[in-house]
Amino acid sequence: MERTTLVQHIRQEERTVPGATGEFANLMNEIMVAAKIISNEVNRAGIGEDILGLTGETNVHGEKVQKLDEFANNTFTTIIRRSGSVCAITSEEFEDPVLISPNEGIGKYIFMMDPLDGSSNIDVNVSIGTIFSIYRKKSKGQGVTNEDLLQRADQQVAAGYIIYGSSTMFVYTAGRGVFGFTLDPSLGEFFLSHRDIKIPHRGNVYSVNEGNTSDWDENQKRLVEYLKTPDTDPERPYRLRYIGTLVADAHRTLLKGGIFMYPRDRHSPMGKLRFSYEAAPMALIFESAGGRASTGDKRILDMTPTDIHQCVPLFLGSQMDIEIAEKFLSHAESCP
Ligand code: P6P
Repeated sequence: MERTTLVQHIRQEERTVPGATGEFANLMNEIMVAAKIISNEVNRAGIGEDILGLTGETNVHGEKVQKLDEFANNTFTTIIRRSGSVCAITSEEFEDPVLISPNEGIGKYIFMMDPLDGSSNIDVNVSIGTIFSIYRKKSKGQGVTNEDLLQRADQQVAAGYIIYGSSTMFVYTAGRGVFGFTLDPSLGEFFLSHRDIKIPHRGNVYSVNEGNTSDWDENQKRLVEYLKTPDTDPERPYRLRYIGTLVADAHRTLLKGGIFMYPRDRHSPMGKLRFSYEAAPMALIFESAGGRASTGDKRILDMTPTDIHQCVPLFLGSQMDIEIAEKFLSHAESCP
C-alpha cells in the first residue's frame, strides 16, 4: 500500500503553488520536528525525569504553568526561531512576541501557537495538543508591527494542530482541504491517514462545560436545553461529549460533526479561548473542512484581533449546528 509522508505531502502541495520558494515547506517541516519531540516527551511523561506537575510559574493569563507546557513552548520556540522562515513568534506562554534577529535568519512568516493546549489534562493522561497559525508578514521593512501581528483571520496562510492522544496526529490546512497524518512511532514518520477531511453537514453531539451553566446568559441556556431535549427530530437529544482540551473536542467534532462551544459567561464576558492561536486556526480548519466557526454572532475568519492574547467566545462545528446555535444566540424570537 502506497503511504504518503507529511514531508512528501507538503512537497506535493508546494509544487502546486506558483513562485513557492520552499520557505513555507521548511517551516512546516520544523513544526513537524518539534511535534515529534513533544509527542515523545508526552508519551513518556511520568517515566524517569520529573516532567509532570507544575513549574511554580504563572503565565500571562494567570494560569499555572505545567512543566510540559514550558517544555513544549521552549521546544517550539527554539526550533521555529532558527528555521529561517519566520520573523516573529507569538505564544500563549509569552506576554510579548519573540522577534527574530537578523543573525538568526529572518523569514517572511509570523508563527503563532498554543504550544500545549489542555494543561489541566496533562497529569491524568487525557489527550492534549498543540495549535498553530501561520500568517505572511505584511508590513514593509525589516521591523515587525501590529500590521503583521494583528491580521484578519482569513489572512492565515495555514493552520493546524497536533493531538497527542491514543495516537499522535498532525492535522493542517493551507486553505486547500484539511489533511490528517498519523505518527508511526516505530518509524518516526507522520503518514497520511485522513485525506481531505470534511465535517458532516449536521451532527448529534454537543460539547460544552455545563458546569458553567449558571454563568451563561439566557439564550445560551436555552440553546443547550434545546439540544438535549427529546424530540421527533431524530438527532435530538444530542449526546454530550466534553474532554476539556480544545484540540481533542475540536478533533472529535471535525470528524464526527456536531458543535463545540466555549461561550462567554459572567466570569469571562469575552469568552476564555484566545483568538490568535486557538479560535482563528480552528476556524480556518473547520471552514476548509466545510464547517463553520463563529463567536455566536460573528464569523471568526472575518475578525481582526486588537491584542495578541484577545479572548473570544467560540462555536465550532457542522454548518447546520452552528446555524441552530446562532438562531438561539441572536435573540431571535422564533427559535427552530
Ligand atoms: P474549562 C484548556 O485549559 C483550555 O484552554 C482549552 O483547551 C479547553 O477547551 C478549555 O480550556 C477548557 O476550559 O473551563 O472547561 O476547563
